[in-house]
Amino acid sequence: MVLTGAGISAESGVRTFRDDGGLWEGHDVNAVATPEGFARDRELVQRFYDARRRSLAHVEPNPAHLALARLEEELGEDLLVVTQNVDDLHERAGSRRVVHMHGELLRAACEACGSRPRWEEDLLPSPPCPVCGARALRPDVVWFGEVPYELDRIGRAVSGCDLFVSVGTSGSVYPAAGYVSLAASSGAHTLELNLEPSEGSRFFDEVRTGPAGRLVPEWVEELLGG
Ligand code: BV8
Repeated sequence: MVLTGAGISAESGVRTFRDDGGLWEGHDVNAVATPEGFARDRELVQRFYDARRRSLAHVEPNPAHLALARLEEELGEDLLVVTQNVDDLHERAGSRRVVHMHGELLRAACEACGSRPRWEEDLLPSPPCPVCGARALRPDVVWFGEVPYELDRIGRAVSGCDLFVSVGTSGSVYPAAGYVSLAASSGAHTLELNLEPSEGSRFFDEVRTGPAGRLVPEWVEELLGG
């Protein structure tokens, strides 16, 4: 199982959250990434995610995304990529077995009928839901205080994997930050690939520091016995 965070998309030009110039520098997390913030100011939140959705058109997958897609070609069902990212760069690199535990920018969620239609346009001004017609669409991302997606499937992969690899995440947000310990306690070998040691580095058997665009292709080459 490979768990990815914002760091894997940094070299593609997608801003991370906590690094210098990160998203949380310019925006109050509680205002833009909580249901309470959305209730207080829907327009502010929609504008924040509309801008991030539009920026996807100006970024491309990098060698780290491409290396994981290649690994899936070799391992098939024996590989699962679980990402905290809401961008679509894993899929654009060719990965198919990807779980977006925190949602996707290219999906909307209807607060009236619960449908989650694919969505590539802005959500401002409030367009009607393509399923029920209600003007109740929100970004399909998991905000703080909300339950992440596919926790059961992820839980099975974490406790059933032989190798748990974390790429480009600060290990500061749960439940994702707790998966390394769960994997280790289930007997998996655990490896961190990150620009710098994360908050959870001490829980990993092995930590390699450097840019994902170099570390991930090197690791995949090694794993495939190149
Ligand atoms: C929940 C989507 C209940 C939105 C996101 C236990 C203890 C304490 C608190 C909690 C706890 N359990 C729950 C909480 C509360 C909270 C939480 O964890 N708070 C934190 C702040 C303490 N968690 C929640 O609210 C979660 N929900 O718990 O529900 C529940 C749970 C389970 C079962 C039942 C009920 C929901 C959290 C999801 C919030 N949404 N994103 C959006 O995108 O706008 S979180 C967001 O931040 C990301 O998705 C990610 O998950 C998280 C951290 O971001 P990273 O991806 O790691 O990015 P960051 O910038 O932090 O770090 C980048 C890293 O990359 C750095 O280490 C850097 O060195 C590295 N890097 C940079 N460049 C490169 C690189 N590495 C390699 N190469 C490079 N080039």
